[in-house]
Amino acid sequence: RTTTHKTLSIKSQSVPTLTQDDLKKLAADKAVEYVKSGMVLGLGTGSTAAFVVDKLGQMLKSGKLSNIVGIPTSKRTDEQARSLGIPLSILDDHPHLDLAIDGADEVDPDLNLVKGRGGALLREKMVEAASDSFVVVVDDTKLVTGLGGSKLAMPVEVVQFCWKYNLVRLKDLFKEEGVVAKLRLSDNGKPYVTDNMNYIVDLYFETPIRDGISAGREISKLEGVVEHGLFLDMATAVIVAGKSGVSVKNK
Ligand code: ABF
Repeated sequence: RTTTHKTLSIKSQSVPTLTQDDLKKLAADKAVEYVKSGMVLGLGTGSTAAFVVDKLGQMLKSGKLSNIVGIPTSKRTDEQARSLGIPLSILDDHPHLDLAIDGADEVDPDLNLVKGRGGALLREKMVEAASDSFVVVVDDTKLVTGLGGSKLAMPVEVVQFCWKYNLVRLKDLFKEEGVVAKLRLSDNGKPYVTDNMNYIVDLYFETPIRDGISAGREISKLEGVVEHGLFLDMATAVIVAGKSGVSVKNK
């Protein structure tokens, strides 16, 4: 599939003193420009998405925004949004969203994504797939030439039952990419448990995934795999903040 997208440069002055958090905030500031009163909004998870949620809370408080309904993608985001007074609902009651805004772990040149290092991939994918538009907010460290190329984890959520069996099957699927598969652990050394009470197997690739579509398809075929972190052809726009400014890549 070939994708053409326009890159709109918002600002281009050099801003070398900005921290990574500053960049995330800049991306979040740009993303909330897409939000209109009355929208049903998917609320992402992770540190960049948290800046978006903060901003939405401020906009509601100041009266710049009204009548929105947020659909959180994790318990963490649910708590944050509640603390800011953002009205919330769930997909069962609002199966059609206007806009979702979320972070990502990797963004390739066609705006395909790896997501889920924060552990919320299943709810993120359900909510973002149900949305008319999906705007991604990242700093420029997330840009890759091929998915899996950051050498950081590509997560797969699996049921707890016989997780080792699935870890081995996932490893077998990506032999050619020289994959290392690891069960994700929490800080206490115990397996990390998702909001949906599942485990996560993190895949680390030696070389980028050659064909994301077929990789996603093969992973999903494994019984006991709940969801994977490849978000292909889902983003409608990616807002990238870097030291040289904020740019918007559109599908
Ligand atoms: C969520 O948060 C996840 O899909 C992704 O794993 C993570 C990115 O977090 P951060 O913005 O903190 O880098 O969007």
